[in-house]
This record gives sequence, structure tokens and C-alpha cells, in this order.
Amino acid sequence: MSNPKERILVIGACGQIGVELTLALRKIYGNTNVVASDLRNEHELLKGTGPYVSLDVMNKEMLHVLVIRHNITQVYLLAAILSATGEKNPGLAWHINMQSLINVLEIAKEEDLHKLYWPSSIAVFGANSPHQHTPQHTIIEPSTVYGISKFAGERWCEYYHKHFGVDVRSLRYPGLISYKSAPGGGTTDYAIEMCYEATENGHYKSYIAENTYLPMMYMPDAIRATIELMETDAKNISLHTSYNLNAVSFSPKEIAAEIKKHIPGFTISYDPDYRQEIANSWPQSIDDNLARKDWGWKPEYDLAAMTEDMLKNLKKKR
Ligand code: NAD
Ligand code: AKB
Repeated sequence: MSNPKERILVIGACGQIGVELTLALRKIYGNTNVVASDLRNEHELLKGTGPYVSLDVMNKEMLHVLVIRHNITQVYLLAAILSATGEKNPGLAWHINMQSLINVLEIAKEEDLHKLYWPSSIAVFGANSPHQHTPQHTIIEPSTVYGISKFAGERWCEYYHKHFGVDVRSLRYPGLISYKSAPGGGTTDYAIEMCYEATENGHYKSYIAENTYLPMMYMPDAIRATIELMETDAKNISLHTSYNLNAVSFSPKEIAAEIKKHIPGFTISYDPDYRQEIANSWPQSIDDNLARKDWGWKPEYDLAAMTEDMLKNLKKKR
């Protein structure tokens, strides 16, 4: 059961996940108890739904003041630089992804916050990890700066839990597919772009090759997984790094075929770029048995249900 006394801060609330997660948290905890924050201007969908604060998470003093002033008890840290953007500026990606987490972990320790959520990614895995049903515990040798920062972040989460008792929880999200807020520079964004282009222009040029499989998930499943993980009793959590999380696996060719069922004239061409190498290093599917066993995770959307819902909503947006 969620505690109505919780006061939540979402950092990176205007991003692809942040908008939908903030709205979902406001439904559960009450609009005024969920403070949204971001570097960017407030997202259209958040306007009028609850408090919004402009924040650079890299400024630890400002973050600390905000946490105290708003009596914050839980933080969801979503600010990050994703895989494709990260490869263009590795130093910046490392700096932002690491320092933001350390700032929040330190404040969680100092202010004795009840809980902290920070997402990891399938990007922690690398070319030497098993690519099919990639296990929770296996070879982890990420090749992108994003993946390296996520792996280091997982270790920091476990460290703060073990040494300072911080209740930090984490999921290794697959590529997330959604239509409400635009994606922020990931390798898996191709699938979202394909749905947008299919409804707008009837054609898409994919930067990922046709038979490249990647683990993916529809946003409603990701939001539900996040809230279920955060609401489960602490005694159910056996892992303080980050849980593998699986839903669907598909290739560009497969999602294109699914789109054609709804938009028969849709055509696709392929022109792989630097993101292909990133995709090649990642798993094709994930073993998430531990998440299922510990806190009862079960996805709902398959490729067909996800594509149908995406296209229906994108058509409504036009
Ligand atoms: P996003 O890029 O869409 O959103 C991130 C938000 O953080 C943006 O609104 C950005 O303005 C904000 N931000 C950046 N720097 C900031 C700063 N210094 N201070 C405050 N805000 C700042 O990313 P997303 O897709 O919503 O991802 C959220 C988290 O989930 C990230 O940690 C990401 O690595 C992780 N994740 C996402 C996916 C996915 O497919 N979207 C998959 C795996 C993991
Ligand atoms: C990306 O492609 O960078 C993200 C992720 C899987 O972490 N979507």
C-alpha cells in the first residue's frame, strides 16, 4: 500500500519516462505530493497537474535545499544522457550520469530519505555477455560510455545500500516505446521513430539493420514495473544493484511487418549507422526470473498489442 504521507521528487520529469511516471505517481500519491523537476521548461502534459520546479541536478546545494523545502521523502532520478547521445560526448555523459547519482545518493543518506529510484539499462551488457535470455548475473563488459556509467551506478547503489542503509531500487529497462513524450537520444529510439514516420509519411529509413533483435517494452508496462518495485515491501528485494526486466524482443523487420497490418502502404529501408554497433553489443532478449520471483513482475503488452496502441494514439495526436 502506498503511504499518503510520502512527498516525492521526480528529477528529469520532462523526459520520455518522466512525464508518464510523474502523472502516474500523482494519481497514486496526490498531485501536490509529487514535485516534478527538470532542466527544461515544464512539459505541456504536466502543466496544471502539480508543482513544477526548475532544477539542475548537478547543483547539489540547490537539490538539497529543494529536498528540505518540499519535505521530500522519495526521489526518482531520471536525468541522464542516453546511449547514442553519450557516444558523441563521452566525458559529458560520464560526468552527468555519475555525478547526478552521487548527488542524490548523498542527499538520500544525509536526509534519511525513505526510498530512491534510479534506472539502469540493458546497456550494462556487452558483446561478451550471452545475447539470448541474458541472465541477471553474467559477464558484464559494457562498451558504451552510457553502459559503463550504468554499471558503475549499479555498484554505487549497492554500496550506499550496504554501507549507509539507503533503500535504493533499480530496474534495467529495455528500450522503451511510447508516444506521450519524445525519446531522448537512445539506440532503441528507432522503433518509436518508425511508428511516428509510419503515421506521418508512410515510410521510414531505419538506422538499425532489419534482423537486429533488441529487448523492448511498452511504456505502460515500464511505469507499472517501476511503481510495483517501489511499492513492494523491502524484504522482497534481494538485489540492490538493478533487476533485469523483460517484455518483448523484436527486430526492425518484425515491427515494420506489424505496422503494415494497420498501415498497408507503409514501406521501410535500411541505412545502419554508428548505432548499429551499439545494438550489436546488447542482448537480444533478457532473463528476468529474479524480478518475477522477488516482487511478482509480469509484462502485459506483446508486439501486436503495443503496435496497435501506439499507432492508434499517434493517429489521434495528428
Ligand atoms: P530522457 O532523455 O527522455 O529524459 C531525461 C530528462 O532529464 C530530460 O527531460 C532532461 O532535460 C533531463 N535532464 C538532463 N540533464 C539534467 C540535469 N542536469 N538536471 C535536471 N534534469 C536534467 O530520458 P528517459 O528516456 O526518460 O530516461 C530516463 C532514465 O531511464 C535514464 O536514466 C535512462 O538512462 C533510463 N533508461 C531509459 C530507457 C528508455 O528506453 N527510455 C531505457 C533504459 C534506461
Ligand atoms: C538507449 O537506447 O540508450 C536506451 C536504453 C536501452 O537504455 N533506450
